[in-house]
Amino acid sequence: MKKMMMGSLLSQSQMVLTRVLLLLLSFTSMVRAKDHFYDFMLKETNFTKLCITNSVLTVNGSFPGPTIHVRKGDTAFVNVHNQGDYGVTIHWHGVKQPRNPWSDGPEYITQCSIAPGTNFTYKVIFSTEEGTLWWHAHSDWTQSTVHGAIVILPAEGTTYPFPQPDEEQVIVLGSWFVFDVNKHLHYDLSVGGELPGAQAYVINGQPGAFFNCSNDETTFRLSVDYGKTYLLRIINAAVDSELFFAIAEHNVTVVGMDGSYLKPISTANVAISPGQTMNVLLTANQPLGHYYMAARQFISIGLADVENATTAVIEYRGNYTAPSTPIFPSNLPSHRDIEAGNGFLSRLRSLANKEHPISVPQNISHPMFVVVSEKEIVCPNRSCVSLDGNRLSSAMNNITFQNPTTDILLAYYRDISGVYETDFPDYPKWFYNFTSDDLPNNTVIPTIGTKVRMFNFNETVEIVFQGTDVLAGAQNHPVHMHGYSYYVVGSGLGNFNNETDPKSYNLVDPPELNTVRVPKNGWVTVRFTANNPGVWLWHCHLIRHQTWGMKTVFIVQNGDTPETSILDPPPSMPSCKSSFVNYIEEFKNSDGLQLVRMRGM
Ligand SMILES: [Cu+2]
Repeated sequence: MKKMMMGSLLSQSQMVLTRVLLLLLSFTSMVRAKDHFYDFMLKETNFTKLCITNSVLTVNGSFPGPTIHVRKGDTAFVNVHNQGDYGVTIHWHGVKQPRNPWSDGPEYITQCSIAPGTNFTYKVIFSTEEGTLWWHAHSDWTQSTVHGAIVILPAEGTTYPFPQPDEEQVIVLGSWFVFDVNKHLHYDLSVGGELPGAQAYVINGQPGAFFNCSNDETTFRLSVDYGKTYLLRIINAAVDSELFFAIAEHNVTVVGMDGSYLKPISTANVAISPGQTMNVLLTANQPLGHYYMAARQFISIGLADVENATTAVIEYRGNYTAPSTPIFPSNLPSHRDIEAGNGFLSRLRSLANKEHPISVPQNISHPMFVVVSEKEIVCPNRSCVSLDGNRLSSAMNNITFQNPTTDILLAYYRDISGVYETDFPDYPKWFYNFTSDDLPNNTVIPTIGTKVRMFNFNETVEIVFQGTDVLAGAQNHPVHMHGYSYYVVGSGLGNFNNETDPKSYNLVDPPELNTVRVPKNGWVTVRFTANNPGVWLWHCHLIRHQTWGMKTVFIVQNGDTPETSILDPPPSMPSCKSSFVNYIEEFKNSDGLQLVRMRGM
């Protein structure tokens, strides 16, 4: 009897143990999200490109910087150690960071910069994103060399919505400056002139075959096997340029952008705005050989910064006589091919199916109409170097955004007054013929201020962005939103017509992006639900326009519950003293030229 009881007790406890184990197993397979840990060492690193050696800030000594690998829904903790000479912040471009603006990164908006000799750990919270995103510095123009890819694989147990590619390759398109870009930037800002232009574009850090001192070492190469399919994760990390990209003799199939999937689009080339990412499938189905993949600046105004195409090489493996030079893509559009560049947007459709549903707001509670323009700020005694002795600037709804000295997130969270104003307008003060090529002078001068727009939690927002020809400055403006992606429901040329144009909206399967170009002398409409509380920057991703003030901030207020409110701040945020500006000084050289240098150098 006693023995029997013992036996049944044992088997009972064994059963309990088994149940606990099973429960634990099912729990861990349900909660698939993982934490990842990275250390980013920011330091000056020498590179020689175009025959010129330049010291630039990098992460872990590499350009582009390291790739972050996660799965959908994971969290990455990135400890940024600043071993450089000036303050820096990092932004996780396209990561929505639900309720966590503390780790979003833009200087003066959600934090101040990480001072030299200190560190700060970003908590990067992934949620709905799946595909490719990227990270970059978000202070001064440091992002020109401080950037890298973020690869977000499908969650454990799920797959791509297309056949599994045989291999994957990150393709980072970047800008290269042969001088210290931040020093030039601050000099140019001090005199009010044009801002620095790049000397080359690069593919995975290399300019390719057509630049000064080009050789075998200056080209990125991708070896492929005939018959295999490759997923290329293309990122436009160039600071100030839209780019065309094409591969000689090969079409590609675009299957995703900005961390969302798209219905597949077969195309001979793509135009990619700075800030955007594209996932494309390349099938190696051409005769064994060497083929250039090439990028070229896509300009909608003025002259190209860089005339030459930037190249990398696709090399088929196998037994054949290698050609003396790879085949160049005849399918790469020329610099000014606006049709090739802007026509692509209308072909984008999200999957909008059961596995990848969309939620486009159908009724709008908060409509906005935002005019994006070039501007001029009057300098005392015409003391600046631009038109009429004035200073170049840019604006949204005639407001040129001025950076505060304390970050807006802290001011909002701690209720500190005097840092920002809440009167960024929903509509421009005046409606005029925005796209006329003969606009009056009174469209030129902006109001300067730190003006933000407040939203209630869960408002449904529509923004029509309207381009203008103010100062004969009509051009594409790729506008980027932090903390969200939005549905691009429509786009067109000319002035937006609020009677006829909404009839063309796609509310069924519009693409979900975080960066979209407002076409030259045209408009684009985006929609989103304001369900991520926080302080979120909006800006043109052409860095010169952003620097000139084409940006604003949306503050989405908390909902009624803790789950719909901003997370508590991390134990300590960087203090507001260490921006690049504080590390430079102006001086005159022996020829009397006004120059800038790092303090103490
Ligand atoms: Cu712009």
